[in-house]
Amino acid sequence: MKAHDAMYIGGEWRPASSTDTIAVINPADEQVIGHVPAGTAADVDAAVRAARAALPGWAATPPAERGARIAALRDALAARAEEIAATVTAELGAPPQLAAAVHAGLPIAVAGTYAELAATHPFEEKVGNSTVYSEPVGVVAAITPWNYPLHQIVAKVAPALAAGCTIVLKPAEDTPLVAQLFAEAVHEAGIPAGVFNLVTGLGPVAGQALAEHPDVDLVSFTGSTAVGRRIGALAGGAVKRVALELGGKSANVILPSADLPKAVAVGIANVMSNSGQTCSAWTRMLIPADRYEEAVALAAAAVAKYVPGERVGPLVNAKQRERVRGYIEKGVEEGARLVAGGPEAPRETGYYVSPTVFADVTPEMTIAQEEIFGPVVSLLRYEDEADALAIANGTEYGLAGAVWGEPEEAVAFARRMETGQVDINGGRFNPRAPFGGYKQSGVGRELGAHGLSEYLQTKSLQF
Ligand code: TXE
Repeated sequence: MKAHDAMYIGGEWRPASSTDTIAVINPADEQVIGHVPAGTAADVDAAVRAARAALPGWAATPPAERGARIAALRDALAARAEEIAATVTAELGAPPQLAAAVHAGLPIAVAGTYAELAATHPFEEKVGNSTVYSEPVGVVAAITPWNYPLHQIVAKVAPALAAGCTIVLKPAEDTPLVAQLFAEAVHEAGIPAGVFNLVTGLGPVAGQALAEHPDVDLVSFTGSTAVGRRIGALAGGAVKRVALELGGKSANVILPSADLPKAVAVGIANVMSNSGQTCSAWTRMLIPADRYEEAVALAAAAVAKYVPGERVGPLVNAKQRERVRGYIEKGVEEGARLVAGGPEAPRETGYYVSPTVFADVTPEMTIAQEEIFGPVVSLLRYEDEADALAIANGTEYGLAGAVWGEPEEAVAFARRMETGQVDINGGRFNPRAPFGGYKQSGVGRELGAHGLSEYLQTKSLQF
């Protein structure tokens, strides 16, 4: 794998301030595949200064021209699609098909939506005797996780560019290589020097320095709730804007009128995808009590198709594997019934976890409350709709979910769920639909016009 031993700052690859590096490891075979510089507060400061210097020029660039640059970025990413997929397979362990379709395909699609939105968004509107201008918030700090490494970057950088903001990105330390590829694409797209800057480094060092930097106007963070709370507190204290996309514990609600075999099969596939490392994963399946054992049998049969090393990749690192195994042990200890998988490693090498299904899970169990972030599904039974709603809404999270059943009933149920996005009878991913959380799942929305508005502030002139 190609790795730059430099930071992309001010439109060029600059040597880092320190010689410390971070090893990038392939989680499928535990081999080191490259090294990237471990950025320091000095690198962060240089990047923020470059972004600040580029801000007036980029903010004054006509939105249609910004859109044209984003379209060029989308094309530069599309030209690298195979390299992107191979890089995500190497540093995250994603199976090749998933890497091509989702890890490369999705961010290219999202970049395309912002090329369009930049050109069509009403940045200037008449409201009675006023003209309301949407102006860029300013310098954006983007701190991203490793689970969908390029998508998480594009979901922040593309709307920020469309809005006229300039950016400093600190990607996750586990997956920095695809971030470097992204910087190459930005350069090739002719986005002016300093508009986008990349600092690789550790969260508590480079990430913290960026979140605390006084000359950053907005911090957009996706990651753990624990770090998100800290970043939110810092931003609040400094009176700066913040967007937080945090954990989830989404419910997959199967109503009595649902097609049960389909709902169970798609529900299992949803959690197994990306080895369960998806914040919106439907990790709690809610099943009517009188069809419970039927659903358990269907789930056990469905999960058998997900073979580690084939359709299911490893987890990103040893720490995540141990965390997920710990949750599986906790599920057993608290009395849930294992119907598939368990804490034993399915392969000798690589950070694999067995696809796991638990039955007899009750709503207060740890595995039904906390985000596991692995291929683990909990099957819960409910008595009636009120019970299902109480269970669905009974966690601190509210990021996503699913409802299966007669369409009108399903929509009525979804409207009462405390969550930001619900798929009805399987749904279909829409890169323009807002994505983000209720409750402890976060603040703000990503994607589409809602995602763009996070990076804008308004000014009104009265006449
Ligand atoms: O997250 P971290 P981790 C959840 C998921 C997972 C858990 C832990 O439950 O099991 O979080 O994952 C940067 N100041 N999600 O430990 O540490 C870090 O470098 C500033 C949900 O990997 O939050 C990385 O770039 N930045 C999730 C980013 O934060 C800091 C995706 C995320 O890492 C920092 C990932 C600090 N003090 C994990 N400390 C989702 N919502 O999709 C770390 N970082």
